Amino acid sequence: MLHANNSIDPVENAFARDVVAGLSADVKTLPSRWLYDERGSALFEEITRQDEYYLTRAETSILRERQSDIADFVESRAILIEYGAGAGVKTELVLAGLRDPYVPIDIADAFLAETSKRIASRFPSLWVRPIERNFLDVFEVPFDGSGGCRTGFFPGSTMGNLNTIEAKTLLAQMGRHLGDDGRAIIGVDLQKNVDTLLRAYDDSAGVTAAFNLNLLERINTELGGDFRLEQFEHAARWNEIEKAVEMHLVSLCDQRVTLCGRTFNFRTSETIHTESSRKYTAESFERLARSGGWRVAEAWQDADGLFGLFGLTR
Ligand code: AVJ
Repeated sequence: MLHANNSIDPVENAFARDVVAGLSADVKTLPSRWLYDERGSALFEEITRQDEYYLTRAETSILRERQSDIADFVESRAILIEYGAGAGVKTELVLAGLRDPYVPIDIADAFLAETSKRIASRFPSLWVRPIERNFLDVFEVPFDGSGGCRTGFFPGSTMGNLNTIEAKTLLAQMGRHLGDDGRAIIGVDLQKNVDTLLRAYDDSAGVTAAFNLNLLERINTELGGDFRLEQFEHAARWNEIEKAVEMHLVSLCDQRVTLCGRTFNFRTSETIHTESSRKYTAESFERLARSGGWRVAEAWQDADGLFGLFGLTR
């Protein structure tokens, strides 16, 4: 809704609300989910093709090389519930071992429609039942009468973007959705030398930098902001306590920015923290899974031990 001063109302608009709150805090931060507008999603796709960003290739290679083990683990169950749709070929590799229906859950309806269409055309007899929700909200997955066991699929290291409380809450919700005999397959990035990790989030072609800076562009376009993009710089930093790679936007000078009728001051070197990507070990992931009511039954890795895919039971 537009105010008299032509700014977006932070009470009505969730993006405006998050931006105003995040930039008003002592330590400035913005939720990473706002990185994925149309341009952001396209830039992320491009990131997955950079040499330095090994995650997608490593996870896909596990799904290919261990396809029959994974099919054994899901035991031709019915109902694949995918948290955060849009995993593309990864989903197709798991779906090969499953029966109806496929239930992708995603907040972005465009993504969801595209995924549903693609899967439906690859698997013509598969029943696709998309749910347009933020998977962190509390909601039910309607029972559809097929009576089969359920499998959850949460690939892509998206789990890594959640803090401990969010991750536990989602695991507990997955437990409710999937039931006592449910199973889940979750992909997370593994801890490794910090140089490799940081390079993955600061590729030499500058695609990750463009992805991060696009958030400021988005604020300018959608919230009438006046960020000067050339006065901010992308940085990837390792947080040893959180075991996470963080993306930041670093202010290159003392400056002020106006949006939604408010002014925000930035000191030289002050940053906006835009994303954390947590990295796990087999042990730390196992602890997390337990805290959310799950047991690790299977652990698969790629040949280089970069990425982990975990098969969970209750
Ligand atoms: C899609 C959220 C898993 O954290 O590695 C890629 C997003 N951010 N480069 C990740 C991302 C910077 C990615 N996830």
